[in-house]
Amino acid sequence: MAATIINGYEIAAKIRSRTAEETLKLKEAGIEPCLAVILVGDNPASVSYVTGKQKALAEVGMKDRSIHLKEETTEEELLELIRTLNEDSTVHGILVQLPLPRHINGEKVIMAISPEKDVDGFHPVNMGNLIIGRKAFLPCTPHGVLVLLEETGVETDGARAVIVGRSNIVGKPLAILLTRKEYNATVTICHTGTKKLKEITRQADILIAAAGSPGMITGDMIKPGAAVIDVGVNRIPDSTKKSGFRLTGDVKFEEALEVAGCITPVPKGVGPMTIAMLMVNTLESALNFKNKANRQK
Ligand code: NAP
Ligand code: L37
Repeated sequence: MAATIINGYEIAAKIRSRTAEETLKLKEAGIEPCLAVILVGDNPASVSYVTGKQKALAEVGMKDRSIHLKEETTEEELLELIRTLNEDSTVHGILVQLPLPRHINGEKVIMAISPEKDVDGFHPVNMGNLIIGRKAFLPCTPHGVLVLLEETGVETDGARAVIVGRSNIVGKPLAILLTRKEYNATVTICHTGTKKLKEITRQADILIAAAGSPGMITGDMIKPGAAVIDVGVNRIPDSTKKSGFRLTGDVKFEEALEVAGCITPVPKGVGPMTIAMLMVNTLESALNFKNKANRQK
């Protein structure tokens, strides 16, 4: 039997709609949730993702303070902008879209964002809190994956999860979150140094592909009935498309469909969830600021 296709697009729309209701309440209480998305340069994929984030902000009724800087922007100019936004009490979230141009040190930039406004959850303070199980902004993509699993009714307790990819923005935080008691999965992280990858992925009840390597997960690497989450978003040149490319995941979708129990497609899988969770984090940040202001009264 073919796998169930997990509709990330629909689940993300539901989350945005709930966030819109909460945003309205907050606005009635006098606080307008506001996010500043900073994009440096014109990387086509980044432009597309940032546009998606801005569309979502408009849809949920939040204020959009996004800033598009030119490729030649210096590191100091970017740091100065972040300092200004840190000080601006009407801004609740700051997100710098990665990757940054080569002449800018991404780590330095992330460190400059106030942890209270770091809705991406990339600042070491948020990462550290995440690891020790304290309250923190959860990175949007891992958070989105967890919500997809929950919404699909995939049991994580006692499950064997295998994650292919160990990046700071996806694989690593997702592995930590899935090992939390509330999810209780047993997690294996794979990377380019992993030997006999297929033997490991075949043991996964939950297989998460976050490698950025188109179609690297083939049908024979999947345990029958497994939940397969494809985080990869890869642009493949395609002259039959108006855009000149098509999007594909890290999983050979047609092959996987025959083996998996459920699977996310690309597009309309994890991607829209990443953006929806960004709206959730921005709302949470605005609520935190409101609560803090009330305590100071
Ligand atoms: P990244 O920083 O490039 O990291 C990729 C990871 O995968 C690395 O740990 C790498 O191993 C590992 N890897 C690559 N090829 C492999 C292979 N053949 N076998 C085993 N491991 C392999 O990537 P990222 O930022 O996490 O992104 C991963 C993918 O997710 C990309 O396609 C990206 O576009 C996509 N993404 C999607 C969303 C979304 O919202 N859907 C969000 C973020 C990223 P090493 O560490 O050994 O190099
Ligand atoms: N939070 N996310 C955050 N910060 C960053 O610095 N790079 C980065 C990041 N990654 C990111 O934004 N990824 C991402 C990937 C895919 C989508 C959105 C965000 C997405 O919407 N994908 C759509 C297709 C979009 C398209 O047509 O290009 C999808 O359906 O998968």
